[in-house]
Amino acid sequence: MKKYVEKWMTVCFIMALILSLGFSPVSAANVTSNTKKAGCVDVTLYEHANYEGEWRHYGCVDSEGYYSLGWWDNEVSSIIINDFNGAGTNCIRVYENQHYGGKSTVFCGEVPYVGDAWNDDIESMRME
Ligand SMILES: [Ca+2]
Ligand SMILES: [Ca+2]
Repeated sequence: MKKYVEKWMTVCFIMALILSLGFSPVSAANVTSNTKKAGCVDVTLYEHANYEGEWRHYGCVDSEGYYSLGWWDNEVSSIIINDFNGAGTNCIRVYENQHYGGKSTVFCGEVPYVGDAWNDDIESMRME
């Protein structure tokens, strides 16, 4: 009988070990880092087409991005995106609403005009 109990104790211990490894904070952190892309892009937003009017520079837009452009919401008409930080991309995804809401599209590199569908409509952005 004692041997039987010891066997069960061993099985329970191994099960607990497997479960604790499977749900450890380390594996959760790995999942998070897989969804967040490394690096960031250099973005300049312009009030008017052809890089005219007021402008605002964002030196490091990462994959978590900017949930709001603040005063710049619904103002942007042209964009320049550079891979100055070694991210391996020069693209951003922009959204029509704050907090990455509504429709979205991707712009890359030099964009002298965002187009009628997006002019004065962008409110949030993140690296693509
Ligand atoms: Ca504008
Ligand atoms: Ca908008």
